[in-house]
Amino acid sequence: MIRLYGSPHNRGFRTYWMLEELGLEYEGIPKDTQAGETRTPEFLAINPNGHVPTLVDGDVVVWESMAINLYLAERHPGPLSPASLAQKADALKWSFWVMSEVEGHLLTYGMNTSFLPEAERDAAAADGALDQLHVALEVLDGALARQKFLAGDAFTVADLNVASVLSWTRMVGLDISSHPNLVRWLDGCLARPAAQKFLAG
Ligand SMILES: N[C@@H](CCC(=O)N[C@@H](CS)C(=O)NCC(=O)O)C(=O)O
Repeated sequence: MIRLYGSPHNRGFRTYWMLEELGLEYEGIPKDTQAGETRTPEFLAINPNGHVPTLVDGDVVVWESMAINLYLAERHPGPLSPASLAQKADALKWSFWVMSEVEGHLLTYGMNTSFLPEAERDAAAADGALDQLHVALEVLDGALARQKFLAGDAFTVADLNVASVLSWTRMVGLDISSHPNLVRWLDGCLARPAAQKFLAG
């Protein structure tokens, strides 16, 4: 059986959502990162970075949330899998894009507006991240003005990967209303029952 290390309440959400979409049987193994459970010799033997999520599927070990989902989409062909090489290129493109152009800025914004103690927050860093975020999100909004989904004409792993990172906009209270196509698409993605299983409540 597939084993997924990590909890659905951090970056693990992305991969739990994917497993639920695929209807796969899996064992979720939460790790208390604060208590050092991702730094034990046993866990480091599976993922030497000491990070979750980490997926073990028989002899195959995959870390990096986007890679886990792209692997699962290929391993279990179905509606979430890109249907052509061009669609696979789109799924890869948007997955790399969201990690390199968006995730870090969201984290910087969230840390410096909400998560750090007030005295440690850097308003300039938050403003800089916000500017970068709006530039990137305008690119996504433009794409979603022309197409309903990111790879092909239905919801796929490309949408799931990007929407799961953008779910942080809600967590950090980022106003994205100036990107209406993105808002419509993100609301639709996050309303899916497999995502709601972890987001609701
Ligand atoms: N780029 C990695 C980042 C993984 C990562 O940093 N995970 C955090 C949890 S959200 C973690 O494992 N933190 C605990 C630790 O580093 O010990 C991914 O997307 O999977």
